Amino acid sequence: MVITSEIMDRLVEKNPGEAEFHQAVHEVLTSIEPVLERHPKYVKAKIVERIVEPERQIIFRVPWQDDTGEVQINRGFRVEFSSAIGPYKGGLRFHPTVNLGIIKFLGFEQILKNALTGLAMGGGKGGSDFDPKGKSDDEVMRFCQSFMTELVRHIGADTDVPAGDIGVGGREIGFLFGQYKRIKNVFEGVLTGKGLNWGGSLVRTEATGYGVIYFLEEMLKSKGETIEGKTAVSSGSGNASIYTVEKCQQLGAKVVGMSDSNGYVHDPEGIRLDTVRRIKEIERGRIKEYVEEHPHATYHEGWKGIWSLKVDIALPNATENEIGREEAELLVKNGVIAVAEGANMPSTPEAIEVFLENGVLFGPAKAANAGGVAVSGLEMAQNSQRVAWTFEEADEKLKGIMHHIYTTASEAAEEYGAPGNLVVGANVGGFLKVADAMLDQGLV
Ligand code: NDP
Ligand code: 2IT
Repeated sequence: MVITSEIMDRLVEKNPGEAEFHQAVHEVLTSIEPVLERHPKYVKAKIVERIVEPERQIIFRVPWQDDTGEVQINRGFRVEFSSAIGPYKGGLRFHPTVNLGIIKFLGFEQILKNALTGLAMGGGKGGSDFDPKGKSDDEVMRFCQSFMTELVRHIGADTDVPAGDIGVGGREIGFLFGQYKRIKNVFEGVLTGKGLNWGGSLVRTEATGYGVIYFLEEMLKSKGETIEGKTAVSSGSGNASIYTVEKCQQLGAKVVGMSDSNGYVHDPEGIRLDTVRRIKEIERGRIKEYVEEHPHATYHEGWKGIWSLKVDIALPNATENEIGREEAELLVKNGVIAVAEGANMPSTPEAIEVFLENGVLFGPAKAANAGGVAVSGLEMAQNSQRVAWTFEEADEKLKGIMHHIYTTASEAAEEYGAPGNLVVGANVGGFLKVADAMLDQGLV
């Protein structure tokens, strides 16, 4: 379609060097072409041109001192992408690979993901090239305090509500919240993923992973299948991966592999999650330590090797572009039947093509991993009402939201001529909701 390819060309020209942002936008533009053809009102109002331009981008210096007293400088980001359907909402990523293009890809995905949840949340993302790995708790605290000293002026419970992502978990959210409160003198739900004794929601820690599996259940159900008795692998060994594996095991699957950025563990008897949790959540160690305790398991250097394991279900839960064409072809050759993405954009466009061409059930990130931000939305709701729901209440709501997302995506795919293609369905379903809100609100 001429319009979308012109928009894409302009975007690449205006935002050079932001490969991941280009990739995320390209997929969405390709998916929504039939929507634009059927509804010229979106073209006339230049909804697409507007939605790919962040409402606001903030880049700032984050100076802090390490334990030796040496001054360190990092770069901080917050991209407030869209407030069409609610306050900006999305995580913070602390990882040395963070740059503006990465934050924009994540922020752009977040707009449509958040819309799919059915909750009132706009899209945003932030972070820093700070590497928490190997830092002491004190160093992480000083960094977080400096980061928040700038961020504080841009966020608020009804303006912009950050949360965690890679490298940002409960510890970091605590330090960030403490500094926000100290500067603003307001105790409000400005961050999600808070501690349970100071405004956090039950199920938020588990939400991304559990949501991935609830979504996977929906996909399998459409083919008369269940999770029970299947084999699976889950890449990464952080928040998304751990709780994906926990729910997968609860539902009767055998998970035979997990990884980190150095390598992967293969445990043919099934991963012992208590060991992984101790290593990763308490000791902040490496996945290779797993085999010291379980000598029947094997450790292999190199994180991509995990996709060579023969399994029914693949659960990418580490990072973007971790499954390329080669890995996808290997998974298909080994008989994979379903892929549900917990990480953001973990499959390259070529890998997605391989899955779809081979009839693999494919749950794209912005649908399959929306459980995390969905329970963040529930945390915001509880904070506003000053109430706390039980684990069962929050979990039931999460299940309901994942069912709603699956239904929205599969119906949109059907309606726009791509039955079964949840990539198209998720993009169209999310886009329509945001686009209609933008039309209602005039030229903003
Ligand atoms: P964590 O920091 O808890 O864990 C990240 C895991 O992924 C670690 O095992 C890490 O290994 C691995 N990893 C990170 N970067 C790379 C890399 N470049 N190559 C290989 N492995 C890597 O983060 P999360 O579990 O929260 O995030 C994982 C994914 O899930 C991300 O894509 C994130 O955007 C997505 N996500 C997270 C949500 C949340 O609520 N937390 C919600 C929705 C999506 P190592 O320790 O070696 O770095
Ligand atoms: O990618 C994501 O959806 C997240 N990191 C969670 C964002 C949130 O605001 O809970």
